Amino acid sequence: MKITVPGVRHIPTRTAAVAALALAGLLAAAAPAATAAPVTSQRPVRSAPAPALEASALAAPDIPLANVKAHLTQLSSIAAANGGNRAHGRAGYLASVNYVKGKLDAAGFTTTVQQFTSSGATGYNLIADWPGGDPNQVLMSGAHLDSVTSGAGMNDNGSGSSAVLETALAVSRAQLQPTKHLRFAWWGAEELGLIGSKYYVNNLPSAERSKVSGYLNFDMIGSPNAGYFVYDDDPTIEQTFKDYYAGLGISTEIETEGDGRSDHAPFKNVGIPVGGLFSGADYIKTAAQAQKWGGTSGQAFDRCYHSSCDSLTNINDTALDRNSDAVAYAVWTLSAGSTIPSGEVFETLTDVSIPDNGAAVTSSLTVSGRTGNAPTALKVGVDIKHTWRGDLVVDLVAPDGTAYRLKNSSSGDSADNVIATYTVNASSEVANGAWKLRVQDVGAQDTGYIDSWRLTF
Ligand code: DTR
Ligand code: CA
Ligand code: ZN
Ligand code: ZN
Repeated sequence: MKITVPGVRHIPTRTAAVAALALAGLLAAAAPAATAAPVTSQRPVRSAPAPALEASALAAPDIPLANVKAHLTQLSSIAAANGGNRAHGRAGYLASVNYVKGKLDAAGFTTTVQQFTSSGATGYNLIADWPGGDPNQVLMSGAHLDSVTSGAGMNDNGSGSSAVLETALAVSRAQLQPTKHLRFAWWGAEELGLIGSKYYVNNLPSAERSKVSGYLNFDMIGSPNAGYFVYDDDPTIEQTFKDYYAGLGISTEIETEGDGRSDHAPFKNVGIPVGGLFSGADYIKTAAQAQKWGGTSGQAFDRCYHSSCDSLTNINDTALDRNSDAVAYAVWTLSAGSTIPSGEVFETLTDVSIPDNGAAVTSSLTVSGRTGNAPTALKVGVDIKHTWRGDLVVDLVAPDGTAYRLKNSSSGDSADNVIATYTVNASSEVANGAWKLRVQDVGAQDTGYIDSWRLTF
């Protein structure tokens, strides 16, 4: 039954809409496509709860290469601003951690920075958990974030770090609710001997280790003279990657030089199923490989391996794009993802301008027809168009006036727009009532407006 609720736009429940897409694309022969509620672009009605999708019915998204390269560009700038590298114990590494962490925090992940010491310097692992999923079945994906001291480490391993980051952000954009719990990791001090990942595994209690159903590793996945190698460790994981590439008509090879040479090794050593992708380092591409993959035979897959020329130009976009999409395919497939069983979505599209360096403004959203309190994982989707988003402080204000900080100002964040989904434990708040998004611009110059925001119960 449709109820007219002033100020609230009807959302054709994401699940139903996606179900229609997925079923039409994947399961049309098996079942009539679900009919998504019509998009009533302006008529304000409240959406009704929709059935959750079967996990495997959802296709993994395409990972936009441009987004992955934007992360690489940021990492390159960080190296340039910090002595030319992002190595363990150097400022460039910690700056890399902070960049990745900022993106994940804004996207609703629960992040943890794990410190360790190696070669007299402090190292950092960044762990990001996506709320939800079976805590007893944890699917991990990871990449080492450190470079060698001689260069920026764009292929080794900005490529893997950026692909894993963008896949995590795609999970957030999709509001994925996999059967398994998703955990992502960016390792420190891999170049010193897998130090960060070893530290993580060694300090993971055995009861926690047994919950890790698999670890996917991505170290060098954009090599300029690319090969397409799949780790031959866990057969299910291996087959998942091979299936993906078969879909592209690309024949892969088993990664033979890698045992023990990257961050999957500590996981494998304690019996956790592992897998991953690799596009090649200093080994030489054969004529047969060049025949099937393109590129240049008689040359290394990555001539700039561990060299100062491992810069932004040392990336093969096609390989990086394919491998990034393969990361997402494996995460979606191996975690049996599904969209959030969208209860009800309340959204307002009313623009509210934000005065430059001035008083806070609010955008109000009336929730009604619900019973009891809001959930422990209330999703707050925010779309604020604003240059230099570091000026902005953003709060969710419950009907009783309780404020929940969603985003702090950060003078260094010069990127545009705040388009993110935050997860708030609002279980102490009555659901019905006037919720507000409060935004204040606390920095001079740069202006913008609240474009839209939504609450998903
Ligand atoms: N040790 C990795 C590069 C590397 C070399 N061979 C493999 C095989 C599989 C994964 C990674 C690698 C590094 O220098 O970071
Ligand atoms: Ca892509
Ligand atoms: Zn390396
Ligand atoms: Zn590496």
